[in-house]
Amino acid sequence: MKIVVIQGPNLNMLGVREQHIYGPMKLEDIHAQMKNFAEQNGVEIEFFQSNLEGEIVDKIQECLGDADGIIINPAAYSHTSIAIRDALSAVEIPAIEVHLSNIHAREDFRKKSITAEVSAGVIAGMGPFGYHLAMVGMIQIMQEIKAMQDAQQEQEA
Ligand code: CA2
Repeated sequence: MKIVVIQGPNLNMLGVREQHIYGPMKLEDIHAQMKNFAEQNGVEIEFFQSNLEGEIVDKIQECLGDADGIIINPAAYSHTSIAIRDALSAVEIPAIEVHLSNIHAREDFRKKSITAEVSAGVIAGMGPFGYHLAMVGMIQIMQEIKAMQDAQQEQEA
């Protein structure tokens, strides 16, 4: 089972600027923790960050036939990108959207996520721990899907 983690624009600046909003942890520290947890659970994991909308769309498309789950923080594109939403919808791979901050407690323009509408679940406001929660949720979802597929195969045999 494989999870692809996709990080959107400016998240490469985590721990470098605006620590009062997003905290002191760097993106690579968050990824190191996720990698540890993935290894403990026998799950393959890949990380990708881009500041470019088209590159994020390409990465989501590349997940087809490669990933069983997507954990994504589309960052500001959550509020604007129909292209990322369409890509997530098209690949039909379960996705969990993570926001470090509680987008519902911030400016009005952050309160709506159009990408969250096509995600299996959303975690917001839990800081870096949100990525851990997303992994727990995604492992559960992937196991449920695998159990369903195994049962179906057994019925067909
Ligand atoms: O809370 C989140 O995770 C967000 O996705 C973060 C985005 C923001 O546009 C969303 O509304 C909510 C911004 C990511 C920018 O991250 C920075 C980190 C450090 C310094 C500057 C930006």
